[in-house]
Amino acid sequence: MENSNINSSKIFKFNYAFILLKTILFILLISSDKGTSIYNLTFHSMPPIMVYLAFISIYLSFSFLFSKVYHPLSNIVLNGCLSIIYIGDLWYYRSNHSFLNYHMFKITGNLENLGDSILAMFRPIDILFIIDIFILCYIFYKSRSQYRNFRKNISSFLLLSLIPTLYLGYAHYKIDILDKGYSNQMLFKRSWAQNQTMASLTPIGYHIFDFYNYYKDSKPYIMSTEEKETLSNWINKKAEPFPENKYKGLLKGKNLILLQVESLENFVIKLKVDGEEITPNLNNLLTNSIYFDNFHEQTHNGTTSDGELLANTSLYPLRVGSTFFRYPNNTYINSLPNIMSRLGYKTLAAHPDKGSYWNWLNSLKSIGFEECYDVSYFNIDEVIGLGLSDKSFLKQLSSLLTKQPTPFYSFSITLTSHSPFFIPEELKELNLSPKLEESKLGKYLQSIRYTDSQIGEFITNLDKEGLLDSSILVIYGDHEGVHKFFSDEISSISKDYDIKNNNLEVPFIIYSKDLKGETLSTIGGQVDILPTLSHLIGAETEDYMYTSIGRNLLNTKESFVITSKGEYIGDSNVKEEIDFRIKGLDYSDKIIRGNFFKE
Ligand code: GP9
Ligand code: MN
Repeated sequence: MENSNINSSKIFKFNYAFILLKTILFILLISSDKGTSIYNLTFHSMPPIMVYLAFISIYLSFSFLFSKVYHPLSNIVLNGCLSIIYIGDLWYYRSNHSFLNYHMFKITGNLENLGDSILAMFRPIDILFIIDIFILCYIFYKSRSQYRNFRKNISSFLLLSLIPTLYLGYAHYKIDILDKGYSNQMLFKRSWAQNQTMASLTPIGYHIFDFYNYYKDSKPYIMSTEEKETLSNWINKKAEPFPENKYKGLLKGKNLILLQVESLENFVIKLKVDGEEITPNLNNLLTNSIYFDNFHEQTHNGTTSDGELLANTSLYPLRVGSTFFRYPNNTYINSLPNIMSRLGYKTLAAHPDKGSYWNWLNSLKSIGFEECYDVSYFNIDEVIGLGLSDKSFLKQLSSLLTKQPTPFYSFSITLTSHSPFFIPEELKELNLSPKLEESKLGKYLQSIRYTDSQIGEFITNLDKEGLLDSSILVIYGDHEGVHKFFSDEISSISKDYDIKNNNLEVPFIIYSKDLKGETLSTIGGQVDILPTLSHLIGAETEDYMYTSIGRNLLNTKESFVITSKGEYIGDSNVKEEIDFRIKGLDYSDKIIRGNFFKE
């Protein structure tokens, strides 16, 4: 090859075009809600195509630092690495509506046993992200002799890297600083909607910006006096110190047993499919429960662990990364275990997984649980899916509880109904039509039915041990299950069975033998669990109301929830009111980053 520059490198030109096409495909996919099709697109602002070209140029400029066949090979490698990132981001988006971030490198230990759940996020369209790598290999194979004399070319490298960098600096100045872009356009600015950042910067720019933020965030957050004042005004305004009502202290003195159930959605409650009740045990409980049927999950990057945080601290999880991994040593003066301790309760947390999973053991200790039992305490006599089966865990949990001094507060999660919802044939209890049985929805229903049965056993055991009379059992779902991972695949079959979209709903059931059953349709979410339970158990309003982002659903005039994407679901149309509520996300983030409620 005579020349060794941009124009003479066929592989570079193809690579550039392929990456541009894949970038556009990626942006289109993440602009639809489910990340699986390129219809129903919503863009927050005009996609800046010049910015895309700039990032791709910079990324591929490095291939000109290699000579001979290393030049085409570096093109193939750069493409391959980028495809892994695109697919990783896309799969994460499909289940979590956000993207991979640098903080997650710390949590790779969580990937253990999750292989099946991750692979379940594949959709056929993803093949388009790899097919070009084969074409590049073919082009390389055909033209390999041309690269024998290819020399590294510093001027091409500089041309491709410096000019785009200057352009990005100019665009940042114009759009972010002078605010002279199209409406709502932003580049290097944090947006609540991560797909806006992604659609502005492409995954290449998004991850560079994320890395920059990672370093910026590594310093502890210190609130200014002004910010502290704004926060306390916000909390005072949010608090609703209404006259006490009949629920205050209604369940005073009873043991409190919280069970956060994996992937339990609300639509299964009272549902019958093919003549089969999906959750007969939970449905039975409702006769003696306060059941919130308009209740929502608010978990974010920390999924299961975020549910634990929300329930025990009444704070929203961090906007980026897992709270339990980033701030495992934070303490919260008015956490649920601390409130219960002050009321004379013994507090304990038990999980069927390792204490290092989501870093829960360390974090729950700091949140205030006196004793934490991880899987090493239990006898691993039956494993299904992710780990110790619900059957075995709940059986061993009930005997652990009988050994506790009373009153106690016990917090646990279940595991078996985790995606991809595998239940061994012999343990399936539902007789479903073959079509449903094969579908993701059918698998989900089978696994929820399995867990429901184990909860039924758990209740029977507590009753046998004489604990049920003196306990409150609280059950809620950690986050969506089949709608979180497979909403695209189940939409048509759901229609056949008249199953409505779940819309982030999880049940929140407060059961006590002597309660009169009632269904409350106030809209709320997991951040409201702590104030609601504190009220029932007889804690004083001052004990929790001024350190909670959530509200007491048993004494409120408001009916709303803020989702982890920053959306308001509720009965207000007043913009200021809605904006006021959404600010809770930002305040929570700062409270956690600054360990602000430590005392
Ligand atoms: C295992 C399980 C993980 O601890 O709770 O659940 P996930 O966070 O993947 O939903
Ligand atoms: Mn979970």
